[in-house]
Amino acid sequence: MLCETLGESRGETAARSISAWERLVRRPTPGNESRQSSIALGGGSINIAWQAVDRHAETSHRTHIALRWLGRSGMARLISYSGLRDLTNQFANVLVGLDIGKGDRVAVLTGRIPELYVAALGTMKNRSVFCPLFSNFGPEPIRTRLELGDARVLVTTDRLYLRKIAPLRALLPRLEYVLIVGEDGPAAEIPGTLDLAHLMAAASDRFTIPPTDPEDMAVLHFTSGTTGRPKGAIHVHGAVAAHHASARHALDLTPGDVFWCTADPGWVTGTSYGIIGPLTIGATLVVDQEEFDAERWLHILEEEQVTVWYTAPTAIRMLMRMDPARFRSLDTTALRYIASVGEPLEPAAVHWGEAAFGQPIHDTWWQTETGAIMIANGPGAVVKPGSFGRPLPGVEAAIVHRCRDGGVALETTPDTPGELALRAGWPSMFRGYLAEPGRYNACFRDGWYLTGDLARRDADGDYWFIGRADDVIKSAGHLISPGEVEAVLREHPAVADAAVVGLPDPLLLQMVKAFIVLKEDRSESESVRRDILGHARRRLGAAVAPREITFKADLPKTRSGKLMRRLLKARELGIPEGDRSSLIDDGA
Ligand code: 6R9
Repeated sequence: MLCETLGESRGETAARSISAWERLVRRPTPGNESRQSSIALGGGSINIAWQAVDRHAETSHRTHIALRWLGRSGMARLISYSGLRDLTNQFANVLVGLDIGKGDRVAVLTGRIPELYVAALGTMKNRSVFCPLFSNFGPEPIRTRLELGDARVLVTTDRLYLRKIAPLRALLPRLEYVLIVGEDGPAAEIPGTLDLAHLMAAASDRFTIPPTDPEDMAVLHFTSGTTGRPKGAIHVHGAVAAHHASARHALDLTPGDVFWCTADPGWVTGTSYGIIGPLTIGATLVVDQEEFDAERWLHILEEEQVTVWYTAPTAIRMLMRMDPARFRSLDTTALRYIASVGEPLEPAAVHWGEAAFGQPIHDTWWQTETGAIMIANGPGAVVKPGSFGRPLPGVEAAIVHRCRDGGVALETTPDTPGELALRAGWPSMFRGYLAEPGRYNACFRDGWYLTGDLARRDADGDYWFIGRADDVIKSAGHLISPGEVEAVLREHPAVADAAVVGLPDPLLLQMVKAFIVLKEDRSESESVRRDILGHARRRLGAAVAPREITFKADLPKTRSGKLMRRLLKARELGIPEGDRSSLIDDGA
């Protein structure tokens, strides 16, 4: 592994760990003591990685722990701010050595290991573009994103490479370098790849961040529309102003906090708040490699003395199933702020937070496109259970209706449903969908960004979520494109046509369900069903693949051949089919 291992057992004092880490990470090169990574700042230059890491590494905060990593095996690793500066400098130099420069995309598919954090920030130092991929994706979503994102470099692990990338490599001619991290010790030797640990060891830990324009692309996040083609949301270095301000004002973070954002950096929450925002504050990030496990999570909250916890309703719902007595025996006195994102936070969850942790859970609302939290029940807010709160300072929100003339009408009557819109221009606003200006422009009308969410605002100015205005599915906090799933289903030799919708699910919010029309020469059977489900899981990964299939003789479509997923869903749920003209064609 590329980050030196301390082998800390949990509970050893942070101070001891810091000095041990410092000894390990500081390479015995002359002049180490005075080493500073300098940035040729000037003319309004701003670089996310400098704001997140080097700024602190040049002060007495340098010995503060930036990253507290909890490995699957029970190992822990601590990386100080100066350690993180040196490692990210090395990674930036690795990129330079490969002739990877400004604007080049560096994709990372690893799971939550220290190398992911080093690669993300080192990439941004080099003004290359960090493109995170979710390691639980199947080969198909990975291939599409690497291809659309035009990735020149991929950082991945030996195991993930062999399972998911090697079979696709020939289809990705523009992917020049694959940098391998060993999942269980030194990386396996794999033809056509490079060993990241070797490259890092040979790279200098000094790096001068070149002048970075606030409008330079920093992060490329793929998100889902309704069609099969994911959208590459472009984020710029100047977004860090919003990451920082919202980390402070919506998550209440201060430099002394031990902050646990449970999201994977493959999703926007795990980048904006699993990496950038809290580091700009100077807080300590807790990163757990493992997937959700109720007992493990409670143990982490207690053992790591987490002070601020940012999680999602699906996880909260799973914890709500536990015996309340378990929480009475838990020592979470350090925990002073809990926030949630990604799905509606039901009132019962807010009340449960009060019972289990003696405090409400604060809802926060935002999207991949907004780059940072826009609306929240911030610190000090009187939490109205079920409401996601008010716009942060500098954010202007409204409830609007789309007019036929291409403009919008503002809704002024309280509690009237409409589409949630944001006045365009906040610092972390996405600057485009990669290579799709039409799709980007379709998001804006009369200077408002239209979110695709339906909501209402009450007379106090608090916002309440109603649902999505389009067909995009939210399952366990993850946006899923019905079109992307349908395309994979249609590849199956027995499938003539497919439609995918999200049906209500008590745990996941929505469950991915597919309606399949079989080819004429095929007939329904349990083995065909299983075969199609298995195909989808292999190609898409379990987080995205449908959980259920119903066979249909045909699918409802408009005269122009557009799938009417809403209608299918309404029929399935036995609810009124509603006004079909209200379906928004979001250009997605
Ligand atoms: C950060 C993130 C965005 C969509 C968004 C909305 C839903 C997010 C929510 C919420 C209800 C909240 N969403 N926060 N719904 N209450 N507090 O989740 O980004 O993956 O792009 O999803 O998630 O529908 O439009 P992303």
